[in-house]
Amino acid sequence: MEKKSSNNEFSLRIISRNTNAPIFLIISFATIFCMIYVNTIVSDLSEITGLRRYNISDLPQTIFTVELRDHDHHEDAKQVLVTSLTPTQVHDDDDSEVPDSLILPKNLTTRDQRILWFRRKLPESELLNSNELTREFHSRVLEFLNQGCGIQFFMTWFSPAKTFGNRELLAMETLFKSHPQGCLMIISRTMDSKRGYGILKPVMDRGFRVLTVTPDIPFLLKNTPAEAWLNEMRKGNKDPGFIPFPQNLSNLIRLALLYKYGGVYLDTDFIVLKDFSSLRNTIATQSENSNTKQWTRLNNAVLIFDIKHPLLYDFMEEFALTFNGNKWGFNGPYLVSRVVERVGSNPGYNLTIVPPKAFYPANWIEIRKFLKQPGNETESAWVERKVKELNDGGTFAVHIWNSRIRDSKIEEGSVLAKLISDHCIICKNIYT
Ligand SMILES: *[C@@H]1O[C@H](CO)[C@@H](O)[C@H](O)[C@H]1NC(C)=O
Ligand SMILES: *[C@@H]1O[C@H](CO)[C@@H](O)[C@H](O)[C@H]1NC(C)=O
Ligand SMILES: *[C@@H]1O[C@H](CO)[C@@H](O)[C@H](O)[C@H]1NC(C)=O
Ligand SMILES: CC(=O)N[C@H]1CO[C@H](CO)[C@@H](O)[C@@H]1O
Ligand SMILES: CC(=O)N[C@H]1CO[C@H](CO)[C@@H](O)[C@@H]1O
Repeated sequence: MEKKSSNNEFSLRIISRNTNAPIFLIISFATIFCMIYVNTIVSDLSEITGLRRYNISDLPQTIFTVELRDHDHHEDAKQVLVTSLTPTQVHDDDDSEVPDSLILPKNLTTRDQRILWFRRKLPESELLNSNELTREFHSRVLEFLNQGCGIQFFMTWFSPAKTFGNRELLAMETLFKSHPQGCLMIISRTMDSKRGYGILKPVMDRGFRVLTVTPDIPFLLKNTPAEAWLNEMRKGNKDPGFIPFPQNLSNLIRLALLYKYGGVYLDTDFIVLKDFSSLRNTIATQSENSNTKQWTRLNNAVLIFDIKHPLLYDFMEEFALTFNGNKWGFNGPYLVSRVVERVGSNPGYNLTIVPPKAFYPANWIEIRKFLKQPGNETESAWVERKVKELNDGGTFAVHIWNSRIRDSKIEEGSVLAKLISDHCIICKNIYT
């Protein structure tokens, strides 16, 4: 029972509904952790992180305001915590789908219309603003990373939680199959919710370490070359372009995350086949000249960088200087290609550029073949060869270009189906 009640406390959403109450203190997760678990040893860390905010069954309609006067004396604080729980109103962001509101209406075609619309819309959107949840961002990340992660991964999710589907979940499973000691942070306001927790629970329940965390974007960009860019955006001085702004922000946020914390950024549409720990300061080639083997395009769907790596700084600088929300890919894959072409050979950067087979063994046209069930023996043999080649060769992960194949089924017996079956953990809904 001890454990149950402490988990209850864990699921509290620490939010003051009454902003006039000065006694309310924002306290770090680390502190709560100490207070609550001071006498309660719980070994399953994923359970702790998973239950940190939401326990669906326990807190159906209630949140609590926690009032603390002293969080240095753990025993006292624990008592305060236990005795001063005050049920208040629900703060339920289960279905927060705010990013949608920043998607430009189709009828706004000129630059001036877009700027005007964006200037009006941005303040209403929570995307760039600070609140109780965003202010906890850094301490939640540090607390999570403090567990001693084998390798730290970041993903971003700027779409509604309900669109985090089977393929994303399978991608996550393959990540953990190859990196059981890894820690994955899903940087997302929408997934940092009851609904998001519900989606990820099957993976968390198996002991894998996942944190969904609402980003503090101004904090992430602070003291980076993109800080001024963000301020211009917020003032409404810049054209957001017609490409969904939140998605394009992802191109920038991944850079800022790695700059601040180091680790691996991975898009949510990779099937991971192997451990990445041999890779350092690495960017992957998407396409190369077949004769010279020189890369022709790099991609930012996977980035592996040490903390404060100067190339990340260069990427952010380029983003801020050349942001163009009207050109697909301009701030993402094209950007990293442009910058690496310019400074990548700088000897101090120790940059490793891996060939296409490492992460992009198929382009977005070839990937369609990976979805298909073999129709005859020749095709079956091809599938077998391909799967073996990918599993045994120098492929770390397969980018499946999900935005291009979202509507196509992964057929039974196909290359992708076989790869996923080989590398999944829960393995539900592969053929969808
Ligand atoms: C675009 O459409 C919205 C309604 O969907 C309308 O309120 C707005 O005035 C339109 N703007 C322009 C510039 O046509
Ligand atoms: C590159 O490697 C050298 C030698 O190991 C090291 O001194 C230097 O700090 C590295 N540079 C970066 C940007 O990591
Ligand atoms: C197998 O199917 C493919 C595609 O339908 C076809 O091009 C190929 O000729 C077939 N091979 C055999 C041996 O039937
Ligand atoms: C402490 C506690 O009651 N935890 C529960 C949280 O919710 C899950 C189901 O969603 C239960 O399995 C846990 O026991
Ligand atoms: C201009 C730009 O970089 N656009 C990107 C916006 O985000 C989508 C989805 O991530 C990318 O495909 C575009 O390339």
